[in-house]
Amino acid sequence: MFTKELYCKFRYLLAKKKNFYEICSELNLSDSQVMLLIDSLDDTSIYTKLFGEDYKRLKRPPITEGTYKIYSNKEHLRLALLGDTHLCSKSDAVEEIRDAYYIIEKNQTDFVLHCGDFVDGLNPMNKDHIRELRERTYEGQLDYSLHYYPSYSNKTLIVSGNHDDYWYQLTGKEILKDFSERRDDVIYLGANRRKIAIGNLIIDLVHGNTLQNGSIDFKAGLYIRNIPENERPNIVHLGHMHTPYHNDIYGVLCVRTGALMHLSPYHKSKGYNSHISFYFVDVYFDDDGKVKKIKHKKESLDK
Ligand SMILES: [Mn+2]
Repeated sequence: MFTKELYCKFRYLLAKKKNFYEICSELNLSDSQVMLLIDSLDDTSIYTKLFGEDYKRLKRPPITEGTYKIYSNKEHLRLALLGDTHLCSKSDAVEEIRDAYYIIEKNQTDFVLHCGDFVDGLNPMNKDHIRELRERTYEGQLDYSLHYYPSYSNKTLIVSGNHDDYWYQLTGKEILKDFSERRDDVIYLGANRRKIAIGNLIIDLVHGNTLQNGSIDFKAGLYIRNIPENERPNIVHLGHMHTPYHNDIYGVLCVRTGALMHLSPYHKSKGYNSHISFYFVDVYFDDDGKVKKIKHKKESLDK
């Protein structure tokens, strides 16, 4: 996934004893992308060099392999695609999330897909993050989410994002696992990514922080090109960039959902915009249960 050149540059900066933040900036990558690059080298001495003995805290939760299968013989399925709710950030948008679920219920939606960054977490590498939080503890964020995340008459399927995974790095616990055990309407499918089959419809639900930098279109195109043709899904649902985008790439509907949150000082400093929105996706099947047609529509909740 990363180029040879990038690995060489990384090794060079490491040899020059640059610190983690200098490396991020010189490689023009986010902290989570540099963490991923380090993970991919499978050499724990790099963590020790960069973070001292604390490196164990920075491990990522394991990825759940295999397809999550749901039986369906429906001729028409309606999905709602959303993500990046960042609950417990002072910039979270609890009202808009409630509005979104109200619209979702009213439109008789079969499933909601959430692509992660459910909570804002606590970034162990950013000392200013704590000031942007309504709740600063694991229990606090769990209770807040249980209280404010809307209940839904069908199921919300969710993977974690890098912000949820901060809790794994700090406590070894997956907050979405604890959340879904207390909520019958939420199914946690694992960290970062999961393949879902609903009847013959295949969806890749991916947070997106593990994909390389570049323009939005480049990332989606690269992601899909890297999947062997016979394994390509019908839909890829990404988040992470907080910018809504959709495109048909080699016959795959690629939807990147915007954030369901207001613009935080951190995201503002990164040049992000606020696009409070989600997508409806309608899937039509033929008599053999094969996918016939997929339509999508963006719902904007910006006030
Ligand atoms: Mn996010």
